[in-house]
Amino acid sequence: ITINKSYDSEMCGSIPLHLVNLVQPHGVLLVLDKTDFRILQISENAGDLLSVPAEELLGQPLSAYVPQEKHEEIVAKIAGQASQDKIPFTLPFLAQGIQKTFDAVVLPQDDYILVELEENTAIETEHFASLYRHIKYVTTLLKQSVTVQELAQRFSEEFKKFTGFDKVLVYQFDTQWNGIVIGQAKEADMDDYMGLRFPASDVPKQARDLYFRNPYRLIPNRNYTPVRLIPVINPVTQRFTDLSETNLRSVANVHLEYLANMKITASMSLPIIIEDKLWGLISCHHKTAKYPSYELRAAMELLTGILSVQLEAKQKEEHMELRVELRSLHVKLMEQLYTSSNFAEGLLEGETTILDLLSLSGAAVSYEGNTWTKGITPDAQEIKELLSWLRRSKTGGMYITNSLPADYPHSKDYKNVASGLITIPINAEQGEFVLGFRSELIQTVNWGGDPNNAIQMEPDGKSYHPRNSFQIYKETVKNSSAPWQQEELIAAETLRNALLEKLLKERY
Ligand code: BLA
Repeated sequence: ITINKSYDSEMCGSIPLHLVNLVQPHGVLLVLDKTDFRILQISENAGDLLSVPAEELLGQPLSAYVPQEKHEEIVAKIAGQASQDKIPFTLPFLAQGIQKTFDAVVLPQDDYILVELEENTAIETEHFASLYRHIKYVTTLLKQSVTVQELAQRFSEEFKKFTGFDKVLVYQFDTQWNGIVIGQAKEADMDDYMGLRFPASDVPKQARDLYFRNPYRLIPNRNYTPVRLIPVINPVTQRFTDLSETNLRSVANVHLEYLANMKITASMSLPIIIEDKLWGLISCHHKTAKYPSYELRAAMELLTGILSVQLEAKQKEEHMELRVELRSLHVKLMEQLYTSSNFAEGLLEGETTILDLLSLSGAAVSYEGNTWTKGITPDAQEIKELLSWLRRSKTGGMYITNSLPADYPHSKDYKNVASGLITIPINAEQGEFVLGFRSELIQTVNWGGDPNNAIQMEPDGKSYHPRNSFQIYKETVKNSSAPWQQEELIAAETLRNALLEKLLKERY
């Protein structure tokens, strides 16, 4: 077994998901000619679902199987779908005197048209009304949540009730594309993933990218026999057909094993996209096979969209509150600065200090050959050495880290560990800085299974498997401080401008 953390970009990230030439068997995939809608390729399960063998359908226009009186309408729909966004329509399919209805989704490509057919599960008007009432109800409930956490938890609970899935998770990506479960609702006998972090390679980059092209990924039953498209090679492009946008696309083996290891049979995930970035996922699990209707999937899409908008608003609100608070601290600090005899005193002494503004454990000001300190800081000699390192290598604007020892190993030996550092250069070449320190915050990260074993390599060096345990694996993170928030960095920059302005006025 080899251990390595670069699976996301290297191994898992290079599995080609779209050129597999295989689909899941819960629908039929058709590749149509752009001009006359003749069937160029079709999945081999056509016989099962459409009651006409795949070979027989090849080369025929799709309309040959649509009742006469519907021809015009269906042809117009297929031709006109280009502008619409994957909205399914009902397709009547007539073979051997028997008519079946299918939900059809048209996915126009450059050189051909993809059509996905799934057996229609038409809903009653009454059902629709209840669906609508439910969506309204959930939306209202979500609005009452105060924090992001609360919103995520409430959503999980309501979404579980609404969809009937055994488990619903709200999963938020971190800056390294690991993900943390921030909301969970589940059947009692299922594993508890609340608060756990999962490594980036669990949802590798190309899988994440596909969420910008598809509103969900549905795997109704991991125990399926994949179905081939025939002919294997697309006759127009002379290549495998790109299945990126299809729902039916067959699932990567490593992920099917993953689902088995999680002891689930069905899975459906939907993206939470905020400001054009993949913020997180809704992940739904079911112990047995589960095949939600198109209508339910559409409603799930809608609710996830509503959640995304509310999360965005909630986050903005939280940032705004912090900004307002920092703004008022800044104003107080400025008053002090302009009334005190020297600027170090203005920053470090008095009712409000830079420690309050930037949530520091200690601070130092080095100016005109003197050094003043406040709170928990490294000792005089250590600060002197740190300043000369900064003067040599960190003169280009503010330097911010939440793990100083990673950049400057010497600092590991400080008596008062200063794991976080923010510098506000006054005159960096002269070694004049304001330094803000944050103490070490030893953190325990609870992983969903050991991330170092995310991939189990076989001795042949080629075959591999996902990890088979999602038991909590505790990692202790040392030598780092609490992270710096965007708003705090803005406050530091604002403070820096104000300081420079004041010092300029004094000098000239
Ligand atoms: C796909 N992995 C996925 C998907 C999810 C996860 C949600 C999308 C498909 C789906 O909805 O089932 C991961 N699901 C999670 C996580 C949780 C969850 C983290 O519920 C947390 C609770 N996977 C591995 C390794 C590799 C890998 C080692 O563990 C690579 C070598 C790959 N995962 C992988 C691939 C896909 C995937 C390739 C895409 C599968 C597909 O769409 O065909």
